[in-house]
Amino acid sequence: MSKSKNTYTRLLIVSYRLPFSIQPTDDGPALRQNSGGLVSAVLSMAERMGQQPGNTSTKIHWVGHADASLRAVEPALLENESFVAHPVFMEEAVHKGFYEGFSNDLLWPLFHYFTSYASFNERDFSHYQQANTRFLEELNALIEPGDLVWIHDFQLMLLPDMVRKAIPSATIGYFFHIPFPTYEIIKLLPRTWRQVLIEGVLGADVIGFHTADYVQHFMHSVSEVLALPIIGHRIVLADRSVSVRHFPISVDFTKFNVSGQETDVVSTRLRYQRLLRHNKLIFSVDRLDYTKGIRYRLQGYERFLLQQPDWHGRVALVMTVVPSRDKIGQYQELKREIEETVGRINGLFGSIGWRPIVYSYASLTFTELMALYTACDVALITPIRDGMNLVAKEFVASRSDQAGVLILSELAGAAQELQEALIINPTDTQEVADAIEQALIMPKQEQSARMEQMRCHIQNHNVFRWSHDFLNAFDNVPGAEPDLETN
Ligand code: GDG
Repeated sequence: MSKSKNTYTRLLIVSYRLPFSIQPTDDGPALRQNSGGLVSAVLSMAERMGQQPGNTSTKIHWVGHADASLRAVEPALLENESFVAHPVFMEEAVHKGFYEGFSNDLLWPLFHYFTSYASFNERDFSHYQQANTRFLEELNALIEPGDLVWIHDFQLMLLPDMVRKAIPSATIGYFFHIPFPTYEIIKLLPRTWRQVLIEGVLGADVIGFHTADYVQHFMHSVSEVLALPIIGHRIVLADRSVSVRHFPISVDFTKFNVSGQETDVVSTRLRYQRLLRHNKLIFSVDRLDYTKGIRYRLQGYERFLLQQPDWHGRVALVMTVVPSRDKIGQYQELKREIEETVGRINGLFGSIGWRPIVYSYASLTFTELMALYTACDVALITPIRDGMNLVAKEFVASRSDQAGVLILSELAGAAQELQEALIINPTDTQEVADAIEQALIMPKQEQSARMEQMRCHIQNHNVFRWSHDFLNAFDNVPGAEPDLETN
């Protein structure tokens, strides 16, 4: 027995963080959603579900840990025209062990292959279990027959199985936003932890990853840890099977494609171009994170400056690092090291009229981000590991002028799709230095040919396609009988 598409009446999204806050408006305080890719993608799903006959309830329910502004507000305020927010609260100590501990101090470094940064702490694991249980309690009170529950990311690996046990007939999707590493990494986890984590996600009917490699790594771990049979893309359990596929996340192509012409973006771009006149611009933006390869980026740029004195005074690296997790020791140390290196490079090569690196540790507004995407000559993206990397796709989607060059690490999921970028290995600083030079002298015609291919790919594989493909993967959700068909 299969559930067929279009039978879902409500969409319940579950993610670690609720993408909402309460903000003042002319009519008093109201629930506002942020403008992230996931929010746009699920909004488009809501519109699609709303077009189906007989579907009366098209608001999306979103369960997640709450921003402080959502505490102690009237339930009526937790709703707007598109969403109903369901905040999950938990004790401070549980939250700390779950989020800062098990999620950010163990799973994040381990799954990005930073094994020496991983901290194995039994109390954190217990808090991770308790926090996932808190999410279950919220969901339990909410789920109705016909709902599709879509759980996101590594903070909630136990939740699919918890929901399955509580509501065996539930339809559950799970999407993993970070890399899924090889079994050799998973093997570092204590036996019981790796078993419980993998069993946890197998509670879902459909599991999605960004790339085919992550799918393969997951399948290998499933067979090593649980010795379950795998037929094609399906894992066979006693009473059902689980479909595991890759669905590369993407961006709202049209939004990025047109925003470069908005008046405030145009004026901000002109302001930047005036301030940095005479310079070719290399741009980078990422959250402060050791996975993003900021140290190697600076080494590659320094090597380029050492080897190419002709470029002195004619190029600037505009590098924005967005504050993130800066209560954690490794992140504080990374920030200190970045700032020292930037100071050293500027001191070594700069002059009164020229700063080789224009650095800021701050968040950009969307207008500033768009102005930089469209003002720069080169985007330099050098993660050591990255599940996908949306900045690469946003930069390409923004370049309606078909100009600009993307330098992209082969260790970002996005490199699997954006083959016309200059693909580099960030640890090879000579390769980075050479790619910078190649990008700066690349003829317009070649820039445009490469951009056109990548833009065409992103236009066709945008974030709406990502969410629709994921939703369509439920077409053959198995019921009583395992569905052993292979594709
Ligand atoms: C995880 C995975 C995967 C960044 N700085 C500013 C700003 N941003 C926006 C970008 C982009 C997003 O944040 C960053 O997305 P990434 O994909 O690059 O990285 P993570 O945050 O690590 O996300 C990653 C992603 O999940 C999705 O599955 O691709 O691999 O690690 O949208 O535009 N936005 C604004 N100001 C900033 O300063 N407005």
